[in-house]
Amino acid sequence: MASVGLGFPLWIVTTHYLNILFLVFLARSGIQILTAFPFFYKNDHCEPGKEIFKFTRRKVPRDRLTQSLDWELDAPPWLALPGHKGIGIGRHWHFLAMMGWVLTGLVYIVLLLVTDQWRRLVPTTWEVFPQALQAATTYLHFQIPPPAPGLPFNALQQLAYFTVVFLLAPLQIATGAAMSPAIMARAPWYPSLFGGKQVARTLHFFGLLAFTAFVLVHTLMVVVHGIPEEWTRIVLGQATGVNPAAVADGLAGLLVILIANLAAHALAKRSPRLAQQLLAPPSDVLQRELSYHLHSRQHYSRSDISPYHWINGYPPPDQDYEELAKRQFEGYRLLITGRVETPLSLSLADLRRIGYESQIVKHNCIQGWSGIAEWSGVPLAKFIEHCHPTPEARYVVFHGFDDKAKTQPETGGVGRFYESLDLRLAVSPQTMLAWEMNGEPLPIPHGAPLRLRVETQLGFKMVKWIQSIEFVDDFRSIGLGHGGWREDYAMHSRVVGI
Ligand SMILES: Nc1nc2c(c(=O)[nH]1)N[C@H]1C(S)=C(S)[C@@H](COP(=O)(O)O)O[C@H]1N2
Ligand SMILES: [Mo]
Repeated sequence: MASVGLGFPLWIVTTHYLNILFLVFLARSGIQILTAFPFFYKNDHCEPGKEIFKFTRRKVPRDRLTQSLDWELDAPPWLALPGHKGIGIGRHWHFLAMMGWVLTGLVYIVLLLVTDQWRRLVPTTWEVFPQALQAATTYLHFQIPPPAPGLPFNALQQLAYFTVVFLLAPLQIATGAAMSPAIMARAPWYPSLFGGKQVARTLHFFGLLAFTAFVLVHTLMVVVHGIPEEWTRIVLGQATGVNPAAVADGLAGLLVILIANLAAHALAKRSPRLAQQLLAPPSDVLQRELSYHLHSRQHYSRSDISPYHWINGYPPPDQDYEELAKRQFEGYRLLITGRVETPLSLSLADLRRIGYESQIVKHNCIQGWSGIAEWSGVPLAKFIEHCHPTPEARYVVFHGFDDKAKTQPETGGVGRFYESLDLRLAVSPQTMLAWEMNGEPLPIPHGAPLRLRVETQLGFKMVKWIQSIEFVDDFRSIGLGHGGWREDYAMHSRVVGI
C-alpha cells in the first residue's frame, strides 16, 4: 500500500469515477422529479400562495378546481432525465442511481476506514481551520497554496472533501428517506426531524445545489492546479507528471458517461415501456420491503388538518355519475366481482355496517405535494373478510368511474382509472374505503362517494370515485396489464413506498 501523501490506490480512482457517473444520473433525474411539482413549501400543507419559492410564474387559482398534474413543467431534456413530463422514468433512474451511489459510497467508506486513507480525508488537528483560511487567502491572491503536511492537497480541500463525504452525502440520503410515504407512515416523527416532508424536500434540493457547486469548484481547482498533471493523477492515482495515455483514459471515461446519458434518453424516447421494465425492478424490491413491512401508524390531531388539500384527477364528467351525484349518491351500489364466493353489490349503508374507523393522516402525491386530512370509512381488511375472496385471489383491483380519455386526454391514455393492490398490502392497518373527509361526506373532487386510502403508498394508488372492486389472481389482463392506470400510462412502479 502506498503511503499517505503519495498516490491514490486503484479503489479510490474507481469509486471516484463511479461517483461521477451516479451523481450525474442522480442530479438529472432529480431535476426531473422536482419539476413535476415546481413549488417549495415550509410546511406539509402545501397551500398555494404560501410557497417559499417556485419555478413557475403562473399563480394557482383558489376559486376554481385545479389538479396538481396541470402544474407539472415540461422539463428540458438537456437538463432533466429523461426530460419533458417524464417523472415515471425519472424516478426509476433516480432510485437505480441512488442504489449504485450508496453502494459505491459504502465500499468507499469501508475501504477508507480499513486502510490508512481516512487520514487524508479526516482532519486530525484543529490546525486545519487556520490552515484552510490561509489556503483560501492564497487562492484569493490567485496563487496556489502548498499541500498540507503529509497530504496531497491543502487544508481547505481536505475540509471540503470531508464535508461532502461525511455531511452532505448522508444528509442527502436522510432527506430523501424523509419523503417516503412508507417511512413517514410508520414513523411520522422522522420527517419532523427536518421540519416536515416539505422542508426535507427543500433541503434535498439545496443538497443538489451544494453538490453542483462543489463539483464546479472542484473541477475548477483541478484546472487551476494544473491540467493535465492533475488529470493524470485522477486517472492513475499517481503524481507522475503528464501521462498522455492516462489523460486519454480519463477523457474516454467522461465520454462513457455522456454516452450513457444519451442512451438513457434514447431508451426513454423509443420505448418508455422497456425503460420501465428494465430500470424499475431493483428499486421495486426495496419499495416492496418498505411497503409490506412498515405499517402506517399515523395519528395527527384535528388541528393538524390542512386548510387546503390539493387534488389530482378530475371528476368523472359522465351523465350516470352526475345523476348519482345529484341524488347525493343515494342509489350508489359498489359492485364486487372476480375471485369471490359470490359477487356482491353493496350500498354505503351496507359498508357502514361492516365497519367504521377514522384516521388523520398525511397524503403524499408522487409529484411531491402533501396534505393532512381526516378520512373515515371501513377498514379494507374487514371489507375483504366480508367479501369472502376465494383462495386464488391475490390482488384487489379498484375501478374508478372516471374515463381518463375524457379527464386526462393529453396523455393519450384510455379507459377508466384503476389500480391494484397485493392482498398483503390491502389488509395493512389504516388502509380503508373512505366515504367521509374531515367529518363531512367525501367532496366530489376527492372521490365521492367512495375512495381508497393506503397510507404507506403514494397518492395515485388511492383510487377515487370507486365504481367496482375486483378480486383477481393476475392483473395482466386488465388495462395494459401493468397493474394500474398510472403504471400503464405514466410508467410508474406498481408498489410505491418511496
Ligand atoms: N379515479 C381516480 N382516482 C385517483 C386519481 C385519478 O386520476 N382518478 N388520481 C390519483 C392521484 S395521482 C392522487 S395524488 C390522489 C389525489 O387524491 P385527492 O385528489 O383526493 O387529493 O388520487 C388518486 N386517485
Ligand atoms: Mo398523485
